[in-house]
Amino acid sequence: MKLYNYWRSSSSYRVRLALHFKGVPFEYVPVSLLKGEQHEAAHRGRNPAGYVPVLEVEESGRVVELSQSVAIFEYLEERYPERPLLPPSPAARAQVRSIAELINSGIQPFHNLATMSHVKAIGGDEKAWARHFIDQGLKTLDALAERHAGRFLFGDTFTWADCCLVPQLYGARRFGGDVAAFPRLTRIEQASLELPHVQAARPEVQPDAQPA
Ligand SMILES: N[C@@H](CCC(=O)N[C@@H](CS)C(=O)NCC(=O)O)C(=O)O
Repeated sequence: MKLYNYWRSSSSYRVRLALHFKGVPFEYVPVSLLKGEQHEAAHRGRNPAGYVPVLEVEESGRVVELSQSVAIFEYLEERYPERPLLPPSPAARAQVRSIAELINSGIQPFHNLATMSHVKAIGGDEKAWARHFIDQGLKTLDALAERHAGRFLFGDTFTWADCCLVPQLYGARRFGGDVAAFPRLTRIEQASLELPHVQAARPEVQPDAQPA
């Protein structure tokens, strides 16, 4: 199994968290977003969208490329059910999926590189744009944490919600979001960072990480 990814990409970080949580070995293949390697033909061949992460897996002797972190979560959940990242009840599973989607489709796309570059290209203030959506999104996440959190974002076990929250807070800090205003969320982040699989997935310890 190969993970084409970038150390600072929050969607890549999500998938690393799921892989390390489940103890699935994988080869780390860096794709530098800084150098524009996501647009090269080799990477577009893996994912025509030109985004990371891409997980390359083998199924029935065939190599298959999977993109979109939440679709990859689904694949890993079905393929490696022994250490689940979703709760048992159908309603709770839907609630965890909903939190993951809030981050995946409601926050991260607004501070994605391609989005911010385009906002800048058409004369907008891309940093103010990103901060607006990050702060709105964190407010919603905080309200959900008030309802659902235990030790982690949904109850007392680590789930997809945490696989998305921890990278989202990392990304929010990069783009100037007011993370300190959400102590409920940073407490969950701290609890997550105590876990060995979270430490292993952190951007700073990846092979392509650059010094601050
Ligand atoms: N929803 C997708 C998002 C993928 C995505 O936005 N990837 C970003 C990095 S986090 C990317 O590759 N951006 C490259 C670019 O904008 O050029 C997922 O969950 O995998």
